[in-house]
Amino acid sequence: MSERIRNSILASKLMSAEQAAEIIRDGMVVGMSGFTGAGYPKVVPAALAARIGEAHGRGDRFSLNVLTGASTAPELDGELARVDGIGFRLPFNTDPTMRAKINKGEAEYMDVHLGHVAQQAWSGFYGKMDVAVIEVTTILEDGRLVPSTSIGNNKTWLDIADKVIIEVNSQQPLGLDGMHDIYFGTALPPHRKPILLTAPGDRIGEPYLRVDPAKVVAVVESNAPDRLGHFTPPDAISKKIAGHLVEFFRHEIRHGRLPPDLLPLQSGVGNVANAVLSGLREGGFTGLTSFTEVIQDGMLELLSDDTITIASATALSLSPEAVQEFVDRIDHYRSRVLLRPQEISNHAELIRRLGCLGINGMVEGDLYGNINSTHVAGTSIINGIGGSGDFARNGSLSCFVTPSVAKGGAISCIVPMVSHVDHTEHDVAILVTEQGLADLRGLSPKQRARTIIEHCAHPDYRPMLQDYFQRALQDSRGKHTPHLLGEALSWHQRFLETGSMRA
Ligand code: 0RQ
Repeated sequence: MSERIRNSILASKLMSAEQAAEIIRDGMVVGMSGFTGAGYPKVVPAALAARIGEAHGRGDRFSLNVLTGASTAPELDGELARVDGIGFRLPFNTDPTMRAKINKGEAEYMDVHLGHVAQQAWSGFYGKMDVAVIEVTTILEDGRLVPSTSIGNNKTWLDIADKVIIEVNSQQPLGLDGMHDIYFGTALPPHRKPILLTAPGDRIGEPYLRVDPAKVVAVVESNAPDRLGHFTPPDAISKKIAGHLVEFFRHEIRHGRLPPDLLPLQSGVGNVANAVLSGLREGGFTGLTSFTEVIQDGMLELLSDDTITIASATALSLSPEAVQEFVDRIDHYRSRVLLRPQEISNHAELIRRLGCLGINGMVEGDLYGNINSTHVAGTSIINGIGGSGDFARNGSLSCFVTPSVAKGGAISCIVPMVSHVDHTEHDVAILVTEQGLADLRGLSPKQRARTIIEHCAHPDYRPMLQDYFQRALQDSRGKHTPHLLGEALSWHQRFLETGSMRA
């Protein structure tokens, strides 16, 4: 293991996870590594959870503000949430235990555009960061750190935290060395300079994270893999959605609005977005590029045979089988994968310059193209907006994908009015369900409504949507975005009362 801790000053700070966890006290703001289940600390959070559990057993208060890059895993969010150790969580969560605490009102959650987190942290919006707990692959002789499978906000946490705990994980492949590009040039206004990245594969920084050794209070060894789930193999519905998008991209190429190798792809989390990527490969595209946040299995498949030639992201979020493929051919992937801080992977300036094609999953969309990516029936959060807003607002084409119905048909994913808005109609160009694709570019609200009902709604709900829209056209006071305000959310209310949106 010592071959992974090569700096003598930092090696002298080696201790157990339990000793390191003693450094963290009630009320602290703690920044942890981790992005979509990759590169999170594996042993300090569990030791911390044990401490918190004991403190609560004694009747003592012990609650933390936990900030990460994005979602983590049961060992972090799950363990800490189970003992009520997280009072405030930011910026993205997919853990079921944590989600339950949030939705019961037992923990506060701030769901933020992932590209905004670093600047908001620097600006002090989240309070002073007391401790950072960061997983790395190796500590180099000169004290710089080889990051692990995600970078997320690690650079920012290492900069702003008073104290740093480093977890060196011997399960993370040494071959990750050289796959990262850490940019150190960001600043707050009015001192910002252009970021000189003009292609997804450009290197603009250094492969290693820097840390002030004086701030490092503990180095802890771990030896555990990222705990990532399996993706559902693309089903008939996802394949249809992918087929509609592929056909649309071909149409855009024919009309000269997209080049044959498309524009850099961004693909969101979730099974549908993952399936769309597989669809692109079957669609015969080659020489594609990606400027995204997360490399999931679908993207790795495309990188394996050079359907995608370069992918820039902030995390590798792979199933166990895909991890094996990645490790077996790490030299192949090292020249095709670049991991960056999330303030760069999700940077508005870069996404706009590159003209990314954003493809994100959604919970529901409404007649006018407003999108809810996060909430069930307006009040319970599923995951969070993540980076979808960074790409939807700033990319050149923002596509949202979903099956037309959820919960066996009890829910229509096209509704009169969304119960929560994450992406406004102004940020949504293309809406796709297995029923078809609505191209909303250049359309007024009423034109958008007709297109969405015709192309995206499920046949079971299409007549209900047509009926609502016709009556809204007639009775709405304003005729620009017609609505029946007393009825607009009645579908959700009916679902809550009867278990189905069907009339
Ligand atoms: O729940 O598993 O309990 O049945 O939502 O739905 O259809 O499996 O879709 O896995 O693609 O996830 C929006 C959640 C879609 C995801 C969302 C229920 C459905 C199921 C999942 P069950 P599917 P996906 C970059 C981008 C926001 C973050 C983002 C997401 C579950 O894409 O979190 O885009 N996006 N980040 O049954 C009630 C509806 C529903 C519904 C689906 N209308 N009402 N429940 N479901 N539609 C990455 C990062 O930012 C890190």
